[in-house]
Amino acid sequence: IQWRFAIEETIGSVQHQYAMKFKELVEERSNGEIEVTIYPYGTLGTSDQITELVDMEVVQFAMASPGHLGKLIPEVQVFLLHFLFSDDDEINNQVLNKDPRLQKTFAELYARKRLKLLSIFSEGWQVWTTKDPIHRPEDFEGVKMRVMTSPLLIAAYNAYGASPTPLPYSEVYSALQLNMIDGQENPVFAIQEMNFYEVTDWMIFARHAPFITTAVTNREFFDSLPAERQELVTGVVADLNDYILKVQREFNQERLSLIRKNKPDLEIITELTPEEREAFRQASQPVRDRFIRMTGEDGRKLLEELKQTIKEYEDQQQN
Ligand code: 6CS
Repeated sequence: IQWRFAIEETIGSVQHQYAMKFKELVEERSNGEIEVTIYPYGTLGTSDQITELVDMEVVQFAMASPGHLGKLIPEVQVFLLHFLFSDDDEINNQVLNKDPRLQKTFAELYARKRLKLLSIFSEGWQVWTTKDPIHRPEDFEGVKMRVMTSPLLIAAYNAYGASPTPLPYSEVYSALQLNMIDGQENPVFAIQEMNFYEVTDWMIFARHAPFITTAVTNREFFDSLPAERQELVTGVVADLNDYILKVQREFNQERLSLIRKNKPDLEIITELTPEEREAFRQASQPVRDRFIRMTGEDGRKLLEELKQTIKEYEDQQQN
């Protein structure tokens, strides 16, 4: 039996590491009866096209990031809101992976689109790379920021006064090079492997949002599997949750050193002052209303629920 797994990132990425571990565990636990083939970004098309391929069951498994999936499932855009998550990515990991309420809410939303949600996880903090320094929202004035293709991201950067430009991942490098855009955001490992730092001069860690992704499978395919195969899949993805947190931390740390080494004159703002972050936090608040307008009463409840859950886990941590 052949299973196909498409990822939205290239070889050497966090998603690739996830898919490789998935392959290893599935092949091992099926005693070699199942063989998993991985399709890295570039072999099958953009994120949107990859999600369509899951729908058509051309591939059975894929990564579907809310940054692009928001066009299909508006509610996942809650994961794109700025200054919503904890500063502690361990807490965020628990909220995303271990909270049954959140899992259930999203499982239903995905199921309506014939997808089965397998896992939600962070690939690390979004980091801005730009041609000029950014310290406060005003610095974004007129800056053409590339964003992923979900509508909420346009609202998120409009709120700072930027000119957001949605583009697929594959077009970011050349758009920066040709000055069609002035900046972009991605986790460090992605900035390194896509070489975005080569065509920007500043790197700014605002810790405004984690980059969150989801692993999905075709629902009909999954439902048609015998119970033990379904358990095989859910068992493997459950085991991957802690693994991937470790991987993303390592990758983001190592690649930052590599970037520094490859481009010593890159200016890096490793952290904004509390006052600077506060100005962004405040400017980002109206975007929550936009999210609610896009998703209605269900979206409002979802946002409240997520805020509440993050708070609960943060309180637990302190006690
Ligand atoms: O910026 C993007 O579009 C992409 N970034 C990452 C880190 N993964 C997939 C996503 O499509």
